[in-house]
Amino acid sequence: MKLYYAPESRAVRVAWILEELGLEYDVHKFSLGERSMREAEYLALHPMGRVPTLEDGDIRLFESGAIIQYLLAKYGNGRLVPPSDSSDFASYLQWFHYAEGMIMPPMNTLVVETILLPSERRTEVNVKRASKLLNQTLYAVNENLADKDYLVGSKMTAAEFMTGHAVIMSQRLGIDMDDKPNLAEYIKRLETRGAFKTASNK
Ligand SMILES: N[C@@H](CCC(=O)N[C@@H](CS)C(=O)NCC(=O)O)C(=O)O
Repeated sequence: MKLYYAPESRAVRVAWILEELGLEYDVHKFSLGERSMREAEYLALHPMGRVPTLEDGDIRLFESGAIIQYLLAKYGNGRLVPPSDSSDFASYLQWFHYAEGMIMPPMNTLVVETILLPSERRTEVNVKRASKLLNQTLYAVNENLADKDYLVGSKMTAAEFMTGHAVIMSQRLGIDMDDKPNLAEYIKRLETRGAFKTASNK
């Protein structure tokens, strides 16, 4: 397998599950914003020139959530997913999709407005609105973690690769976790996993 990867990106989600499942893979490493991500050779693999992309034999796949679901279905042997007839399954799906559906849209705006745009094109009102919304999405995760160590219960699931990673990225972007103590603990729990550390340092 080959993973198109950049540090501090959603590609870490895929490296993380590959590490947790103990799968072998090669890495093509980009830096975010690198010009070759938008050149024809890579655009043939990912039409938006983004990461992650995974190649597995003849299969080529982009979208971090789809890649994770593919890896679970093909190589997971039931690991990291609650059984579909268990009461946890619905909650698992919800928190798996919450990352791209709710957390990442305001985070994307914040990245654009505080990092990518030149200062004269940044808009304070957009920053305020995106920060408020991002915080709201995170309060909901904080609340959910009031009585458990992981999003769905006492055991880690693949929802951590998505929403757990999005929570970690929020903190790295400067979102204050003092008013979200369950998230602060959760982040430590995830960041100390060997598989997460290896995935983050490709
Ligand atoms: N929904 C996509 C988002 C992919 C995406 O936007 N990746 C970002 C990194 S986190 C990227 O490649 N940005 C580089 C760029 O826009 O040039 C996924 O989950 O895979």
